[in-house]
Order: sequence, then C-alpha cells, then structure tokens
Amino acid sequence: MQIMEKIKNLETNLKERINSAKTKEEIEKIRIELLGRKRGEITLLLKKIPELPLKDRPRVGNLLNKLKKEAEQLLQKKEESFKKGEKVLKKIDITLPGKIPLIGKVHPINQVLNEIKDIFIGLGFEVVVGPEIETEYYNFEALNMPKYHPARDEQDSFYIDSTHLLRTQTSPVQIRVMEKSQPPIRMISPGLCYRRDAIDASHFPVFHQVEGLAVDKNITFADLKGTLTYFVHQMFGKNTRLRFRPSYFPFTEPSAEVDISCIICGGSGCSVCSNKGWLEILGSGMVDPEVFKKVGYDPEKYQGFAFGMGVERICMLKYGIDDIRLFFQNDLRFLSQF
Ligand code: 2NM
Repeated sequence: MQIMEKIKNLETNLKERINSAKTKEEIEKIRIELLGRKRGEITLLLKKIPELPLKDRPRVGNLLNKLKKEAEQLLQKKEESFKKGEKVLKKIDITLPGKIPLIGKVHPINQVLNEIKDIFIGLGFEVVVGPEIETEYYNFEALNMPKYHPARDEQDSFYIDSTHLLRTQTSPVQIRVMEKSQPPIRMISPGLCYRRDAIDASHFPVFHQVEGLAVDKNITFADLKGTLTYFVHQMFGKNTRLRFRPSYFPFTEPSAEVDISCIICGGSGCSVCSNKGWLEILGSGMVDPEVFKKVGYDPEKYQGFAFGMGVERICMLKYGIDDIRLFFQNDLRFLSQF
C-alpha cells in the first residue's frame, strides 16, 4: 500500500524537518508544505482516504490525523521558541557601555607585609607562622619574662583562661622553631598580635608584626646592623640613614632600637618626625643567653640576633598615614588608594 509508505516517511522525518527551520519564514514554508489547504502533503493524503478500501479507511484516517496534530504542535513550539529569542534580543542593547566590575585589591598592610617578606626571603630567611593563642610559657617565660615581670601585667594582654592568652608578639613562633631544630637558623615570623591597648591614632588592640631571628656560630652585632641596614635601604630607599639607639628588651642583650632619617623631611625636622629628624621603626638585639638556655642551645657555642617590627607602623611611615584606625575601618575611599 503506497499510502502507508508515505505516512511512515512523514512520521520519521517530521521532527527533523520542522526543527531545521532557522527563521519564521522557513517555519511558514514548512507549514504550507505539510498542511497547506490545496497541496499540503498531509492534506493530500487525507483527501485520498475516500479512494481506499472501506476496511482500511478508519486505520489510515487515524494515523493521518495523529500526524497532522503532531505537525501542528511541533510547528507551534518552534514558532514560540523564535518569539522568545526575539524578546531576548530586543532587551539587550549592545550599544550601551559595559559595566565595570568591582575588583578587590590587596590590603595596604598585606602589600607592605609581602614586601618585608620578599626582602628577607632574598637574604635566605625562611617564613614561619605559628598559633595566635599561646601559653604563658611560650609568650613570656621562654622569652626571659618570668612571673611578676612588668611586661606580663594581665591588664596588658588578652587572657583566654588562666594559662592561655592571645600572643602579644610573634617571638613564641621562634622559640618553637629553636626547640625542635638546631642552628643555623634564619627565619622571620609574620602575623597578628594582640595587646590590650586603648585605641588612639597610633594604637590598636590587634596589629601585625614581623620578627626575625638568625642563630649560628660567630653571629655578631655587625650581622644585625648589616641585615637591618639592607632591609631599610630596600624598604625606604638607599639614601635613608639608620641610627642604632641603645635600649632594653628582656630577650636581647645588648638591645637597640633602630631609627631611620625622616622619610618626609630627610632629617631637617617636620611634623611627621616631631622636628626630631628621626623615626623609630623597630627593636632589635643579640639574643639573650637566658633565651638560648630555655631552648637547650649552648650560649657559649651559638650567638644570634633578633628584631621585631610593627607592620602598621612601617606602612604608616611609608605612605604618610597618620591614623592606624584607617587600616581597620575598611573604608574603600581609603583602601582604593593603594
Ligand atoms: C623585638 C625586639 C628584639 C625577638 C627576640 C626573639 C627571640 F625569640 F629570639 F628571643 N624573637 N624576637 C625580638 C628582639 C623582638 O621586637 C621588638
């Protein structure tokens, strides 16, 4: 039966044929080819039914009506998908200027922290981090600050319980390294520290520190001076002068505070250096023999130098920032300048 073959062909190709349409006009063309009143393929087949033997007419009629319905539905669906596409196209105005996405930046403190790390990494120092919650032993005792030492005043640090506190400096990290390894050691320990200070333009209860430590045979104060001079010249420029001023820390002997010639006025005196011509930037010294004894090093065999600096202070001096609180307020008008 020739008509059955034609129906089968239509059935198998219907979907593909309709979906091949790429424009509204093509859909209309296919609609006429299939369902056109006079010459539509399905229409013509329907018109042939009365010529078939009586017993075949219901079955063929049924098949053709199903085919017709399917074709109508597929055509309608295809048409709707075009309409949706048109709407989307109408909504997008490709002539509008693009939106500039908000891109984050590295916080100025971390920018300076990265610079400090890079300088010391270049000198062969290893970067080591450690816990922010410390025991009294690592934070004080091992650093030659026995009980009732004035620097241990409970009023000055944040205690978690009777024996644990938020570290007030990062030197406990260095004690931990010395405990479990032997010289030579060249390390820096960057990180957050906590002190119960009243907040003002130069104090904040949480701040970043970088402490450095070098231990070996025959380390001298000249090594300390050379290392810190190189650091200052890298950080603030080769014309910056340094001044090592005698000082006191429980964990170093002798100790020295390091001043640099004012980076604003060059030393002649201005408001940034309070007319002194010098700015204090860090503390340092030769590791006290008592600290070496605590970690099991023989102070007759090994010497070392150590130093500590506040990253906020370095950043404030480098960029002429006069209030430490700006670093913690997350005001984009401030942060986006770096
Ligand atoms: C400073 C000043 C001077 C220091 C000492 C040590 C250690 F662990 F070796 F004893 N680490 N850091 C030190 C020395 C820190 O900060 C102002």
